[in-house]
Order: sequence, then C-alpha cells, then structure tokens
Amino acid sequence: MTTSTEKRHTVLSLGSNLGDRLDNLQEAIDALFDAPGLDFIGLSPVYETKPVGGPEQGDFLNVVIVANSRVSPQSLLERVLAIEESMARTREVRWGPRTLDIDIVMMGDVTSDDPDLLLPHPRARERAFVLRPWCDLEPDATLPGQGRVTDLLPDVADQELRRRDDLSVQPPA
Ligand code: PH2
Ligand code: MG
Ligand code: MG
Repeated sequence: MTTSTEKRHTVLSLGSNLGDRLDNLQEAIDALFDAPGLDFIGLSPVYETKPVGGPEQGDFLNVVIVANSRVSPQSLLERVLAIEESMARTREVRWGPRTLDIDIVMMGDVTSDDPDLLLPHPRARERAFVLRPWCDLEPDATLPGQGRVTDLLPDVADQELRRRDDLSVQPPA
C-alpha cells in the first residue's frame, strides 16, 4: 500500500473529555512527534465541544494537527494506539468518555478500507469538532473524496462548539 519515504500530508484529530483535558492533549502532541517519521506542520486553536454521539458525557477539548508523514499508515496507527494506551485510555464504551482519542483523518491520497484504519476517516465530514479547527489551520483544506472543508461546515452548523482562545497547547518540543 505504501512506501516509507514518500511524504504524505496528514491530518490528525485529538480529543479529550476526562481528567486534565488540556494536559492530555499536550502530552499526546509531544508523544506523537517523539519518534522520527512525522514532521510537524501546524496545530489548530483549542475548541471546547459538546459530545457528538455516545452516552451522556462531559464536553471535549479538541484540536487538529497537520503533519508530513514519512511512515506508513499502519505504522502511524500503531504509534497512535501506543500513545492512547500509554495514557491509560479505556475503550469500554464506544464513543464514550476518554482521556485521549487520536483519529487519523487523512494521509495524502491514501484510501484504506481496513476496518481498523478507514482512510479518509468516514465520519470526519459529519464532525464539526474536526472540520472547524482544521479549517482555522488550513482554510483551503480538502477532505479527499468529500470536497472542501469550508463547504462541508454548513452541514454541521448545529453542533455546539466554541473556540477557547484562553487555552493553548504548544507545538511539539
Ligand atoms: N469523539 C468521539 C465521539 N464524540 N464528540 C466530541 N465533541 N469530540 C470528540 O473528540 C468526540 C466526540 C469518538 O472518538
Ligand atoms: Mg474518535
Ligand atoms: Mg479513535
């Protein structure tokens, strides 16, 4: 499916609604770029967002990261799962509360129908907590196969979220 040297424009969505949410996001950002193969491009503002789907639960903090990936989708997925695990994420309830969730939204032109790694992410277009911060970071972004992010935003306008300019996470050290 991939070679390891090609660079792919990669978009990640991070969310937390348990524990110290901002700290969780920062820890994940630092861990993601700890190993070689992922080159940081940019980080969105922090958004506080009402939970979409799942049981009754607290509000999330969400951010979007853009990077160049020189690792394969499978290898990036392994990195993501290892970070989620190291941060003691529990996965008991689908779409339930979590200390940290990292979703790979897209990786260049990669398409994957592996159920463990669907690419581009099939629900990204339905989620304001992905589209809104992504659009702040990359106003001209396109979700492959779905169109421009600015054009997808009106469809999720009913989802409650607010930009928290009083909160910030730092680019990876
Ligand atoms: N993640 C989910 C389900 N629902 N809602 C918000 N606001 N933010 C999330 O990150 C989120 C969600 C599943 O990963
Ligand atoms: Mg998710
Ligand atoms: Mg996930």
